[in-house]
Amino acid sequence: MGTSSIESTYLQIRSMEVRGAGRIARAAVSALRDYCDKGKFSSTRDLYRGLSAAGERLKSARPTAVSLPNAVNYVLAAAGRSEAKGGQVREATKEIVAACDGFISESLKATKVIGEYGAKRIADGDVIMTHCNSEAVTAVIAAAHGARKRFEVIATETRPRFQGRITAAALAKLGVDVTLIPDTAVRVHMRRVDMVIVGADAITANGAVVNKIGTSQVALAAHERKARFYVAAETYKLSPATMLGELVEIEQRSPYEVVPKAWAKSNSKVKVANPAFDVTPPEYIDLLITERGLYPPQGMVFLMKELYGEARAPLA
Ligand code: RUB
Repeated sequence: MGTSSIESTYLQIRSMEVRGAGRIARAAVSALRDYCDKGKFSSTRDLYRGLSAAGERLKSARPTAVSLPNAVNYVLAAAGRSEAKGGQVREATKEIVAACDGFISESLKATKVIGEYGAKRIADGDVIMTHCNSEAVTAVIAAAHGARKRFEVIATETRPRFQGRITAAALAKLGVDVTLIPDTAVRVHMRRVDMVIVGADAITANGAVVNKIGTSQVALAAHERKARFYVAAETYKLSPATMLGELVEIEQRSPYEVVPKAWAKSNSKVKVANPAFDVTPPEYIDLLITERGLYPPQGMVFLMKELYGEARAPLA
């Protein structure tokens, strides 16, 4: 039972049935919780080893969202502490399950707090542009709407997977005035935009943000028009490994998300590239809205050191 939940979660993340950095992190933790709760382990060492292998499998589902390894490492750190105590498996299981529940509830709380902080930055009459679909961004817009602010949202459709439709549909359902545009129309619409707000899959030590492909083009257009550019992200999207020189891997997805198979077959000399994420440099970012407060990109390295230490396991 436990292993099957790891495998099905792996497949859900890989196929993007579960997507978005926050959801991916919670799904992984929830699968590890089940694995731990329902598995049979002979010792705390055996439990740790099992969780570690399950964690590696989950981490390999998608490479870019750092929330995934951070979430897995959080659970492993809890398992490591239980193992070090040398107690019974039953006791260790209880502790690890509690840590998993804690991660999931803190994650949901963090998104809500980001919504409240970010909403303060939205004023009546603002035109806001967003790209892709981010729970953290939706939380900001929903909180501003809940505070009865009157503003307009422009959502890019976000090719090739059209996550912008999810954003537009969700905002319209809340009663927000939202317009869906093709990605190619970003610069045309930027004329009217006061602020852009996007989510993040990873934030690096120099304050750069890795997010859905096209984000950096939106940032460039915002920079040209002097529209504010905000990133809403929970701190488990910080990548402490980037303090040690590590690069964030950009996921390359199937060409058939870009063109139909039949077209690819009849145009076999055409190469199709489908990178899923890009990097927005810190100079295009005004502020990052986290559950710990609002920071300029230059503050990210200090926040990373405060939360993760120099070389500690993330969130441990
Ligand atoms: C989703 C995406 C989102 C971030 C943040 O990409 O780029 O902006 O993951 O989302 P994909 P959230 O659809 O490829 O997973 O704020 O929900 O964590």
